[in-house]
Amino acid sequence: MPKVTIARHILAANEEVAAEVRQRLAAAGVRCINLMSGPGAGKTTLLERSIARLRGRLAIGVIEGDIETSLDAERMEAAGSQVVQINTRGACHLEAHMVRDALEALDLQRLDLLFIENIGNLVCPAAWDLGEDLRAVVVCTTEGDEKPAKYPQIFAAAQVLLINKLDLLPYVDYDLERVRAQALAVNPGLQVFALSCRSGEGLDAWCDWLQTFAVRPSAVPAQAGPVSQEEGAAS
Ligand SMILES: Nc1nc2c(ncn2[C@@H]2O[C@H](COP(=O)(O)OP(=O)(O)O)[C@@H](O)[C@H]2O)c(=O)[nH]1
Ligand SMILES: [Mg+2]
Ligand SMILES: [Zn+2]
Repeated sequence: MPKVTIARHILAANEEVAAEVRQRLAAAGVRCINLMSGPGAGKTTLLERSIARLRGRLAIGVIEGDIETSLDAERMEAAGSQVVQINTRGACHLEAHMVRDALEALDLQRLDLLFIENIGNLVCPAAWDLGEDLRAVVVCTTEGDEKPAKYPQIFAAAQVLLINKLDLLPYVDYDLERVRAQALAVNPGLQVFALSCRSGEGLDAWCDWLQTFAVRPSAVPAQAGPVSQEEGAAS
């Protein structure tokens, strides 16, 4: 059997579990965002800042995906949110069955919004539907301004792009407009937020958007469905 066919079977099985996760979350009235980026772009910091700003407005839970350690889950717990840590022990992306198992440890009735922090990787997380309602990709000003051109699949599979670490722009060669243009060339429907988790710039706009997404789903732009199985191979 050719390798690509095997990859499609694995992804098809994943789609079934993802549908189950999506159904369970919808039944509990919980909206879900799959947060993806390369290592260190600022996913966990963004979650800390968002949870702090939205305290009293939205109950946010987090599923933390990391290859090893519970460091990020400890940061989420300190931020005051319900959190479950998944350690993949080497695997470079999360899969839907890991999310399904993690849901058992969360009180969904007490949540409005669930974030899944994916493994730091701009490649294969794009191919794995986790049962989320929306995918957001984070890039940052220290990682080079050609990422959407070099890793188009993950930008094509997302609905939201966050460009983080604006505070460092004076110290790096990073053309914000170039990144925005590359990303929109790959995916014209992307909603783009530029922000700094350190200075707080742009965080209000992001948090207002999040609140609308969580409580008035119909008020945010239509989302693309999960990526098709042909778009990425399992790895
Ligand atoms: N200067 C600056 N540093 C940031 C910003 N956001 C995150 N960081 C730092 O970037 C590093 C990686 O952040 P982290 O949230 O752990 O990234 P993750 O691997 O994507 O979860 C940490 O040292 C953060 O303090 C920002 O807006 N500006
Ligand atoms: Mg992290
Ligand atoms: Zn992977």
